[in-house]
Amino acid sequence: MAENPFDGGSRPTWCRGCGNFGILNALQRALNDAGLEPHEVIMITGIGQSGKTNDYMKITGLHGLHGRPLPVATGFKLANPKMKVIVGHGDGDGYGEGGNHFLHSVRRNIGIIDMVHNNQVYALTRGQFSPTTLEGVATPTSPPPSGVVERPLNALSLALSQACTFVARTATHDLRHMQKIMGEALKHRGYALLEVMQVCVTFNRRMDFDFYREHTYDLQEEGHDTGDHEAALAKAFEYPGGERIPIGIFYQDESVPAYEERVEVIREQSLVEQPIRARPQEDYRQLVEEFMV
Ligand SMILES: Cc1ncc(C[n+]2csc(CCOP(=O)(O)OP(=O)(O)O)c2C)c(N)n1
Ligand code: SF4
Repeated sequence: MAENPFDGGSRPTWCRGCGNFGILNALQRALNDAGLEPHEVIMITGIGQSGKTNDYMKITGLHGLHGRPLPVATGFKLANPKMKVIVGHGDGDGYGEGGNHFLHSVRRNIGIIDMVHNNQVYALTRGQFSPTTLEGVATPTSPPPSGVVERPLNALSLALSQACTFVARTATHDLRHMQKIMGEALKHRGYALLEVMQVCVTFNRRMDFDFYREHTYDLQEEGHDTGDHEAALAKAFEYPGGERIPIGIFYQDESVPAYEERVEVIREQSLVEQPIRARPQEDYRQLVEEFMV
């Protein structure tokens, strides 16, 4: 098989059996399928096990601070809308620390693919409970007998309630499904929320590959209408809460322009294409005098 142009060639340091291997593989395949070249893609990651993904790829990559890859990615997209901008981060980074940025990215419909590796724990820092850990689960920060006493966040329904234009979920037990859904997200016009249910063999052993094989079902195989917002919300409310986990595209609307399409100065000429206009030295002198004296 021909080498994938997005393969960075280095060996990941994840635990053997970690779901992140599949995510990395599927993403490289989806980017290649989309006909993209490495110089056209930038991946901004958060801090965490998931945040290492761009280190293993041949693309432009950058780590934001924990919880902050979305604002960094927003800046990149506005500077150069021609780039394919992907965010990769964990559920802790994306829904916890960066929850505020998540809401505003949805609202803006900025053209970013937001991939949340949802392993339901803060893995890099050794398994503390995160906003998606289920009630009752014991972790180092939610000891038995009560375990987690908070309700888990339903990020997909939250995004849908704010008119998110692309909401999807996939899972690491199914490489082909991940590749397919990532490919659809890459084609989306605005902000795409792609939640990936990710196996963590070290800190969330109960939810292993067999668990996902048994509990997931494919929305597209069941004939779900991706243009039906109410049906999408009903599907999103099935998990967390129920025993069955829907995967696939919940909702998609390509009629809404992305944020960067609506800002006139960028639409006409992106910031990286605009000439750098140096101001005369005198302007700076006046500013210094005004503010510093
Ligand atoms: C501001 C800040 N708070 C906390 C940390 C410590 N920290 C680094 S990674 C991490 C957990 C990451 O968990 P998650 O985002 O779910 O990603 P995962 O490791 O599970 O992929 C934490 C709490 C940090 N680096 N910066
Ligand atoms: S701790 Fe979990 S998320 Fe981190 S590398 Fe190991 S299996 Fe993967």
